[in-house]
Amino acid sequence: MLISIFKSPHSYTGEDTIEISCHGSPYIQQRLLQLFIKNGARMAQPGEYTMRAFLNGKLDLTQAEAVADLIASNSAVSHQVAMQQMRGGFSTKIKVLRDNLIDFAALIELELDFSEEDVEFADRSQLKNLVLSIQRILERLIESFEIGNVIKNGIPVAIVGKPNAGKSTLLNALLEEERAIVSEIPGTTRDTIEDELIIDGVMFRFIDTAGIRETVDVIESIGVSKTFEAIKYSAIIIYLFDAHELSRTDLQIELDKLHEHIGQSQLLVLANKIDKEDLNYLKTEYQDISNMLYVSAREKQGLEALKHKLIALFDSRTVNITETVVTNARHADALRKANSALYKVMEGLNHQIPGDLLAIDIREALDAMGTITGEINSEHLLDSIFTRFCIGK
Ligand SMILES: Nc1nc2c(ncn2[C@@H]2O[C@H](COP(=O)(O)OP(=O)(O)OP(=O)(O)O)[C@@H](O)[C@H]2O)c(=O)[nH]1
Ligand SMILES: [Mg+2]
Repeated sequence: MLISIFKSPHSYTGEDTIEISCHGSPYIQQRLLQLFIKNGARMAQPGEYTMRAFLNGKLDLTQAEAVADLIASNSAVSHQVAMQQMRGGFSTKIKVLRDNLIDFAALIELELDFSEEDVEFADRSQLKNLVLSIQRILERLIESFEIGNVIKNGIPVAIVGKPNAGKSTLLNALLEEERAIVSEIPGTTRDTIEDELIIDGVMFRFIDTAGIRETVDVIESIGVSKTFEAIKYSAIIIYLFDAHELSRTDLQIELDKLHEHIGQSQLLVLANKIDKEDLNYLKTEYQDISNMLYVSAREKQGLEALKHKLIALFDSRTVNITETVVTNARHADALRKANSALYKVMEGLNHQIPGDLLAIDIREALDAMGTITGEINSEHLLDSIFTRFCIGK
């Protein structure tokens, strides 16, 4: 047994700490734990170490949250984003903006003390400029959450098409497991089936869907409406069709119908079952369709090209990961609140409202920004953050 001693403040929590390294046997570990508990020690709460580190000023709140993200990260990119947050870039940015705003808030509050004399310490046009530049940065951060969220939870990719096109076969081929039922009966898949796959360090979440067709079957039609929902929330849509069955004209009709639903998402068109067709013939037939790929889901042909294409689409959509990316829903929420408070400040400035009213809106923005780094915290907030940790962290 080896005992390492960390003297305050040079430990993870900032307190005096000892760490015991012992034999890996669970039995010995249990005996040691029991011995300590009998002598007055207690088990740590989930996240207690990191919470103490935060309370002792070793980490700010975003850094502490990044610890949880780091433990949970399952792809190279989400690891990279969590590491970056832990280094504190994001919170430094927010702190600087907030400090600038605090200076103005102080000046405006000072005016209130001299309200009889009608003086203006805080230069309104300077304040306007500051609010505008803070808003620009906040908006960029809020936008980054869209991609941040996707990095954390996987980029949603819906596989859609007519019944029997081979969507479930494609899902299985990509995952390399028999995840979804495949059969020659049209209408086999009736519910959406999701699974994750990491390609080149990026996590994708593939969603196999019920084949799109008019149907009187109640359950199948619920499945089809779920398909349209999946189309709505996916960043990438794979339209898969049976190259042996669907004519060029019918494909165009299907694609035109689909375009009404896909909005901002990227569309990839996949000709499937190329094992039954002449590839050169297909390539001339479909040469004018953009983002077109040729695969055989069953024979596992063309899957590497598909993976490359997915990574390429991800790269073109995303920012450089070295930029700050917000991945945490709580932060995104606080940023939105701060931003809308700043809109009110801006409106107030445009209508030349009195300083005391302006001060209220500025305070609201400051509070929202403060909750991100933990300068403003409530017990409730801390509890909800740290209980999501695992014990011992
Ligand atoms: N020859 C050939 N057959 C394929 C290929 N991919 C799928 N199939 C066959 O096509 C049939 C339908 O496949 P599924 O994967 O169930 O099709 P689906 O699009 O999920 O169909 P629904 O769930 O009914 O909407 C099965 O018999 C598959 O074996 C392929 O690349 N080549
Ligand atoms: Mg299916």
